[in-house]
Amino acid sequence: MNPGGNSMSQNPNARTIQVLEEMLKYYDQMQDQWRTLAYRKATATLRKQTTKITTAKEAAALPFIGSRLADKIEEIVITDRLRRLDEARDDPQNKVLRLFVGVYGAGLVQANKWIQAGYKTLDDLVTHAKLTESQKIGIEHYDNFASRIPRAEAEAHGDFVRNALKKIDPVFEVIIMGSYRRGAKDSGDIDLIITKSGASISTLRTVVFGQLVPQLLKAKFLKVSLATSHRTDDGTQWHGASCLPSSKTWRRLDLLLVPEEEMGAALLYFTGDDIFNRSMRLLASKKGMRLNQRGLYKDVMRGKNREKLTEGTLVEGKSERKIFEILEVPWREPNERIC
Ligand code: DCP
Ligand code: MG
Ligand code: MN
Repeated sequence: MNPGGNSMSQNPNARTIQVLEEMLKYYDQMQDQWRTLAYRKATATLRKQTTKITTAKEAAALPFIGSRLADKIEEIVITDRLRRLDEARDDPQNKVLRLFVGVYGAGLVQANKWIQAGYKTLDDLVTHAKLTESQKIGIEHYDNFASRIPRAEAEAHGDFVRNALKKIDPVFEVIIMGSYRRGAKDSGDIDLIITKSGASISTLRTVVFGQLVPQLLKAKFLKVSLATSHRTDDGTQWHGASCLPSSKTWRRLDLLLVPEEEMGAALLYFTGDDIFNRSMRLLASKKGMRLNQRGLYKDVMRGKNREKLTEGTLVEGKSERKIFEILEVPWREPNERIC
């Protein structure tokens, strides 16, 4: 979640934003999506201010800043710190929870179960807990997966996949997505779209799962395939780990297989960030449409609680720009898609 080239030092609220962002990072690590969203919106608001916000009253008058966040802003201005952040950092129970939540393949629910079982270290988990294959890999490569991936290294992983794919079929394309496409200086994982002009999803599947992945596993570039617990796997994604020949550091790698007619929607989805996606989907649903990684659909019948009753008809899938236009959202470059 790096906002990129913002010249923060010139912002009169730079210090407040800095402390709030640490709190945001903490909530993000704890997978507290609700508070993460609230803090993201609040820091975005503060970033837009041209004067220094010093009191809770001033802060509460701004959009997306409720009374409790406003109090915290005043506390930071007065004391140059935030008690809640210090507490969170020092609490040993929280430290264990953060450690466990960081295991690939383990969510907050699993992490809490491990804590309730009395486990305190990764060693405890290895020795005593019943782990899935993905969790075992997640623990073995805990430090690897927790470390940030510089842009140049993400490019090298992309090149490796692209070169292998070009040998199978030169028409294939590989695009680096996610935080990389948003211009972040480093990323948590490497997200790649694989596409080929004119190819159906079943052709893409055959080549990627039948040839590319087995070849790259054999070449020891891909290290392991990993199952995800929370994401729906419809056979268009691959999750795993990769490692450059010149390195020992395993990286998380995600592949998304995209037919040409879905490229626009896939580019939009896989660029994110996730909060931006959520707001675009919500906007679509308010306009009676539906947006997902395949396309934008209209004439979706919804029930009382906005649950969809029919799938609707495809309006646009191929062009990212057209999806913005139809939703009447001014175009935003990938590096501007941070809420
Ligand atoms: N995505 C989403 N909702 C999710 C997960 C992902 O909309 N629950 C979309 C938006 C993300 C993109 O997929 O930007 C890639 O997902 P990542 O989890 O890899 O996130 P990023 O690449 O944005 O960040 P990071 O650097 O942490 O990988
Ligand atoms: Mg990513
Ligand atoms: Mn990813």
